[in-house]
Amino acid sequence: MRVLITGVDGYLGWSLALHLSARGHEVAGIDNYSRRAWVGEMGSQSAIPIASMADRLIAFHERFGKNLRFFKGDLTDPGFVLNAYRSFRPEAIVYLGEMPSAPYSMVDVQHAVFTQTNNLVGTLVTLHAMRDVVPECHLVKLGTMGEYGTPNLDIPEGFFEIEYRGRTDRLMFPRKAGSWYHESKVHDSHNVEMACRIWGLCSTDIMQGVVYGTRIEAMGEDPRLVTRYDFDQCFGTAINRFCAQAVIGLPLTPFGKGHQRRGFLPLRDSMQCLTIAIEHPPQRAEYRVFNQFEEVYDITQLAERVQKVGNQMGLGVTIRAIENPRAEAEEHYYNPDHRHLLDLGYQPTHDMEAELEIMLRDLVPHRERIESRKEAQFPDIRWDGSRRRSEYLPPSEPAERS
Ligand code: USQ
Repeated sequence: MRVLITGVDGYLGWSLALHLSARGHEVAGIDNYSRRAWVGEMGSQSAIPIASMADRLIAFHERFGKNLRFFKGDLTDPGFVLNAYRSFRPEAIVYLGEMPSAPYSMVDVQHAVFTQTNNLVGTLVTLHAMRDVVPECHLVKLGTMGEYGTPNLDIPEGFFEIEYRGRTDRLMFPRKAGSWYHESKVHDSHNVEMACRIWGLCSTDIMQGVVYGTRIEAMGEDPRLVTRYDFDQCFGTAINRFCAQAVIGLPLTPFGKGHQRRGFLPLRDSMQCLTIAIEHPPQRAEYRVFNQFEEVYDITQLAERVQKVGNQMGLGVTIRAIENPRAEAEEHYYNPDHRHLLDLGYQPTHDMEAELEIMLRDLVPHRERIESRKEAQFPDIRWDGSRRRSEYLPPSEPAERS
C-alpha cells in the first residue's frame, strides 16, 4: 500500500516509516523539522542522537533497498500539500504532523495560538486535499486519550448511545481536554468526523495513550535509524522523563499526589496498532475511533516500575514528588474501553519492565548528553500562565493542586 506519513521526522513518524517499509509498504513522508526546533527552543535535545534527514534517507535506502520519498514543507500550506498528494497519490495517510506537547501549548498566548493554528489548519488542509485529490484514501489521524480527559464515567471508544427526553441517538462521547494541545485534538476529531459525514471520506481517529520505548525491530543496529528520545519538560512524557532522571541520578518526579491515571503502550505496540488500522481500512464515509493503549497505570506506580528496573541495574533510583505545575485531577476514576484493536488482532506486549530495561540501557551511554541539558527537565511552565520552577515536595506531604 502507498502510505504517506506526515511528521515523518518525529518520534512515531520515523519509527512507523521503518516499520511499514519492513512490511513491504511503499512509504512517503512530509516534515519541516519543527520538532527539532521546538525541543531546541526548550533548551534541550534528543537524549539519543538522531541523524539528519539526509543521512536517515541514505540509511533507509541501504536497509530496505528502496527510497523513502520525502517532501519537505509545511502542512498548513494548501498548495504544497496538494502537490505532494498529486505526486504520491497515497492510499493511506497517517497524520502525525502536529505539535504534541501539552506544556508547550500552555506557555503563553503565542504558543496556544500556534498549537491550535498549526494542528487545526494542517488537518483542515489535509481533509480538503484528500477530498480533491484522493477521496478514497484512508486518513489515520492521531488523536489522544487526553481528548476525553478524566470524566467520572467509563470512556467508550469514541461514541455512545444516549437517550434524552425519550429519544435516542449515537453521538460522539463528550470530550473534556486539559490543555490547549489536547483541545486541538478534540477540534480535529470533530472536523474529521464531519468531513467523513459530508464528503464521504474515511478515517480512523486514534485516541492514543502515552507511548514509551526506544526501539523497534526495523531499526536494526544502525545508529542512523534510531528515533528521537526527549526528556525536557515539554516534549518528554512522564515515563521518558523518569528514565532520563534515573540515568543521571535525579529523583523521579510524580506531580503532586501522583495518582493521575493514564493509558500506556510501548512503541512496538503503537507500531502494531497503527499498522492494523492501516491494513484494515474502514468503509467509505466511515469515521471510527480506536482507543489505543495497553494498560492503565498511575504515575506513582509508573515511577516505582522505573525505580525497580533502574535499581536492578545498579542505578540507585529515588522518587520524590514535585509540585504539580498543571491544573488536573491528581486522583480520579479512569476506565476507558479498548476493544476495537484487540478485535482486529492486536497482541499487547504486556512486559513493561523488559521495555524499561531496554530504554535505560539505551540511555546510559548518553548520560552526558542528558546531564548537559538537565535544566530543561525541571518543570516551570504552569497552567495558570506563570513561569516558576516547581519545588520538590516533602516526602510525607502530598501537594495541594496548584
Ligand atoms: N507527569 C508527572 N511527572 C512528570 C511529567 C508528567 O507526574 O515529570 C504527569 C502529568 O501531570 C500528567 C501525566 O503525568 O498527569 C501524563 O503527562 P505526560 O507529560 O506524560 O503526558 P501528556 O501531557 O498527557 O501528553 C503525552 C504526549 C501527548 C499525548 C498524550 C497521551 O505528550 O502527545 O497526546 O501523552 S494521553 O496522556 O493519553 O493524553
